[in-house]
Parts: sequence; C-alpha cells; structure tokens
Amino acid sequence: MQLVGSITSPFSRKVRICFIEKEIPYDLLIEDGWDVHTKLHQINPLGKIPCLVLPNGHPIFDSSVIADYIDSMSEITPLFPKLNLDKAHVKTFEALADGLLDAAILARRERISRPLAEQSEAWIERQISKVKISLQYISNSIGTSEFCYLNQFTIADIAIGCALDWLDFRLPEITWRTEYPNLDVYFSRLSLRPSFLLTDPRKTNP
Ligand SMILES: N[C@@H](CCC(=O)N[C@@H](CS)C(=O)NCC(=O)O)C(=O)O
Repeated sequence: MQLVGSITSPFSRKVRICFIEKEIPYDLLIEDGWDVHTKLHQINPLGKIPCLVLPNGHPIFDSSVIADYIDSMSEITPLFPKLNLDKAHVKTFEALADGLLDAAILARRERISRPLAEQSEAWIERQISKVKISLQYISNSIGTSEFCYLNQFTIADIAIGCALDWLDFRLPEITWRTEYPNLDVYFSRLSLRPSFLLTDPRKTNP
C-alpha cells in the first residue's frame, strides 16, 4: 500500500501515526498537495494529501476515511470504540481537530500565498477565531484526563495531537500551551509515544 502524503502535513501525520500504532507497513510517496503537477492530482480529484493508494490502484481519502480503514486492518491498538455512540463522540473530536486545522491552514495560506494587498484580515480573523474557540472546547473537554475520551487512546487523541503540534510548528503565535496548561500536559505525554516521535514534522526523515 502506498500513502501519498508529506512530512509536514498534519493530516498525513495523522494517518502515518495510525499505521505505526497498528504496526502496519506502508510506503510513503512524498508529494505536495499545493503542487498541481503531481501523481496526487491524477488519483484524488480534490488534490489533497493524504491519499492512500490500494494495490489495485484505487484511492482512499480523506484522512478520517483512511484512519477508519487502517483500524479495520489489525486488532492491535484499536483506535475507535466499539459502541456506536462512543464511536460517534470520538469521531466528533476527530472532526473538530480536523476542522481546527482546516481553519488554521486557510489562515496561514492567506498570509503566505497571497500578495499583501489582496490579503483579507477579516477572513484571517474569522479562521483564527474558529481555531481559538475549538482550543477552548478541547481544553474544557479533556480537563486533566490523559486521553480525550473514555480514558483510552483513540483517533481523537491522534487528531488533536497532530493539530496542537502543527500549531506550534506553523502558527506559534497561537500560544495554546500557556493559555491551556492542561493541554500542554496532555500533549507532552502524548508526544512521547514512538508514533508521535517518529512523525515529528520538524524531522526530515520519514
Ligand atoms: N479533509 C482532508 C484535508 C486534507 C488537506 O487539507 N491537506 C492539505 C495539506 S495539509 C492539502 O493537500 N491541501 C492542498 C489543497 O487544498 O489544494 C483530510 O482530512 O485528509
């Protein structure tokens, strides 16, 4: 199986962490979602990474669909609870972390990809406010727990961990560690897992 992704994409990282936690081997083809001259754009009409390419060439996207599929491939470290309602809660946290990232990436892209005169401060502020409100919600929900839901490591922790670390990496002006010391403790613990250490976006070796 080949995963089309990158080292710095937080959505690719989410899926790479799933592979490592589930102990499933995969090949990583590094591509940039923002570059239209790539294999990615022939297999995913949305032109986004990550995209999993099955041995028969069929694509699976987006990251939440890939994560669910990877989880079904092995019994090791179940990433989704069995009960439907618990699963829905965990997937809601995953959607929240992914949505926080979508907003944060849109805000950053507006700053780095557009000429200064064309940038909309109102647009950036709208996106950053989604990030901030989501951080508050995540902090309130996690409290002092080790894990986000049911005191068990799930896809919610992977998604939230990838989102928090991406903010540190790309938008350090969002000072979530000082504003939410409980999230600092939560992520410091999470980041010691080999799957997080091996996928640190600051390291170039996949
Ligand atoms: N909802 C998607 C989001 C993926 C995404 O936004 N990926 C970014 C890189 S981090 C990308 O490829 N962007 C290129 C584009 O939007 O054109 C997922 O969960 O996989």
